[in-house]
Amino acid sequence: MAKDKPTEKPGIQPENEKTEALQLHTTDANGELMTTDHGVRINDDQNSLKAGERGATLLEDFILREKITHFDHERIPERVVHARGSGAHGVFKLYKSLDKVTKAAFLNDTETETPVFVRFSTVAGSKGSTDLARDVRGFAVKFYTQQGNFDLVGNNMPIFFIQDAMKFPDLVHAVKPEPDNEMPQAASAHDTFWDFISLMPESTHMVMWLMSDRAIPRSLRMMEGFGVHTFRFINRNGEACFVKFHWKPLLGVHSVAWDEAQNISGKDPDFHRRDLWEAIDSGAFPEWELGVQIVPEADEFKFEFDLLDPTKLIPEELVPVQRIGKMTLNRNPDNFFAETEQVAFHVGHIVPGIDFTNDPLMQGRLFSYTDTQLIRLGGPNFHEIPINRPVVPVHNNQRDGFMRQTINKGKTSYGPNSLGNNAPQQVKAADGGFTSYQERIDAKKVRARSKSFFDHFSQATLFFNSQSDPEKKHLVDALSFELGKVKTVAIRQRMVGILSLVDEGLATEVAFALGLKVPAKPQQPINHSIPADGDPGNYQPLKVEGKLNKSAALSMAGTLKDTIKTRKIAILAADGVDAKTLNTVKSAILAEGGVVQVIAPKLGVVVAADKSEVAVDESFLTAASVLYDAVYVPGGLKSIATLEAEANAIHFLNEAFKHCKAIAADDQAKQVLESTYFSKKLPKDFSDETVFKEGIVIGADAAKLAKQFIKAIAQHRFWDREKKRQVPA
Ligand code: HDD
Repeated sequence: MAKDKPTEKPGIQPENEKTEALQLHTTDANGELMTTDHGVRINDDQNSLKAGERGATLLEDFILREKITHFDHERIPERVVHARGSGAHGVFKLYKSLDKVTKAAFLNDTETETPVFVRFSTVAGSKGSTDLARDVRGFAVKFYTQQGNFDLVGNNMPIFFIQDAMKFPDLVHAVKPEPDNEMPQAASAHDTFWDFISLMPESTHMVMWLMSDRAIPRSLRMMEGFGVHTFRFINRNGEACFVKFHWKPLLGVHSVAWDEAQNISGKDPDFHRRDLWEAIDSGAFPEWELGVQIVPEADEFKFEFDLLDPTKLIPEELVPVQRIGKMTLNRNPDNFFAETEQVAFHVGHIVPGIDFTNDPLMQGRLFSYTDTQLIRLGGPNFHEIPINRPVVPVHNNQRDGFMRQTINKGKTSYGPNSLGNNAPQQVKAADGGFTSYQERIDAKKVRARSKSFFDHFSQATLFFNSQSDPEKKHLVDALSFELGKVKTVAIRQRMVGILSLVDEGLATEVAFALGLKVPAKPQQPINHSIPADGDPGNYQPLKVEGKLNKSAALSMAGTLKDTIKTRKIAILAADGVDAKTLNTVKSAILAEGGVVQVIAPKLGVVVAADKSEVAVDESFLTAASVLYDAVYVPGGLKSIATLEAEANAIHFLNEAFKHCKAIAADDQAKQVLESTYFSKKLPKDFSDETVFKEGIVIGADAAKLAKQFIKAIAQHRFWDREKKRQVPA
């Protein structure tokens, strides 16, 4: 793995070929005069034109009309799914050439830096919904390559709910707010979603991922990405192999607790968007390695599952992920609407060297993405919107349409032509012209599902088996929460039946929480995705015993835990704080790339015991422990006395404990911790070993404390604390 080192000086957001091209369309009003849209200088932008000071406004006021009309038309339809999103610019750099398997130039040349624009999103919620919804996260990357744009439109989960695009509108209708009352917003915890899921056994594997901690990431910068479908690579000789794409974050894969997620949704619904923006703004550029799993064409039928089935992953134990390059996000957009809102991704945007497979979900997507941009962005010229333009020239005979920007010269807009030198010319494959992979097809035209898609449970079980104990508990809790919100008991009962086919213990625990019983003999669910004339027997889901019992890569427990870079640490302080211990710990955290904020009873400064002033970042009114990764209470008798009597400070600590975060206190400040609910659970000793296990450190030597605290923060969470649910925060 590549060494995790900063690319640029903090605060500097580098340009690339694409961001430079965007400059042509970027404007800055700083120091400029105000004009109408047509360039006429405006003398009064405060008052409309009236018939007398107290008279009616005149229709001739073109300045007012223009301003109001533009305002009235500011909104465009939000994306039907993935409406809520955050974007960033960056670059992709290849580690090693893949020229043996693909002729895609950006995957051949290790010298090229390919500009990218990435948009992360939630799926179900509206544009203004909370970032912390339990949901799949979209992970869409547009590579502006020298052969045109390649879009990898993936998610943070490696599989999908359904096998055929035909079911996508049903899935989305089921998860979106219910149509009679438009509730609930950005949540799958309601009857229509689970009604659909309980009748669609093929969704079981994906639902396990959705109920796991992957659905509540700590940060967009700390989640994996997946291309989901099996794609094809094609090399210069026209030979093909199969490929799955992965993104591996260099900060590790981390989540928050569900109770915390719900609180964050209230305290800061922009939590992920802000986190991404601030990290890039401060120069802590998020990085992912691009990984590929390559399967030779000859091995297409070697697996227990079908490579074309998007509800299946290829376990990394069977086909290792090769890390082939790194993406660094190093520039925030200048304008949310122009860039993040108007960017148009499409699974069908591929370049020579990459091709599709017959995955029926992928095939349907190939239609949907252009179609949706036509309504969302208003016509066929959305490729001319600056963020969507490739960095290479565009020439063809497509013409006109709403909002056409390009001024095509000449008489001809057809080919062949003799009046315009037969331009633009077609390109030979050897010169980079795209040719489709010549897959052999000899089949009847049928509406059907391949039997090789019918095992709906073995990978759901593999996923469950691969989870650590805390992750399994979170799954039980999430399912109990979601199904607990379902009003129709029959739906809950059906889901318990489905879960019993994944894992008997899981079903039993969820059933207990729901006050239900697991059916004595697990019933094979009916596959409702059958044609009207189909024989249900032919469509029966299969329970296949998978050969692999566990796959370490499916759990987040073994993720990278060696850095506190960009973690947010709260220091609780009041007047009289010991500035020396505070500053020692603060400096040590900053030196490791952490972010520190001082939280006090009021804004301004706290006057330390030595009369120095410490700037306050947030007051207890505006801060909340759910917005931080760890908390430290420095010494100073007066400060400690104030904090001990400050209910918000105690609540802050209780919550941090409940959410399994690292907590540190100066020896003097121990009494503040003793006022918390977890005072009885404070460890007896503070050896490295205990700190590493329990995540709590108390000590008089600030330098030593800082070292241990940093090690604890890097662990991210101490989930074992959840075994004793005794903190009422
Ligand atoms: Fe999709 C958006 C990812 C299946 C139809 N999808 C969209 C976005 C992502 C994905 C990340 C947001 C792009 C952005 O930020 O602008 N979608 C996926 C993945 C899928 C998937 C990983 C399964 C493997 N999608 C899927 C199917 C269909 C669609 C089966 C339709 C048949 N998706 C759309 C869409 C959207 C979209 C309606 C809404 C906005 C947009 O395209 O631009 O066309």
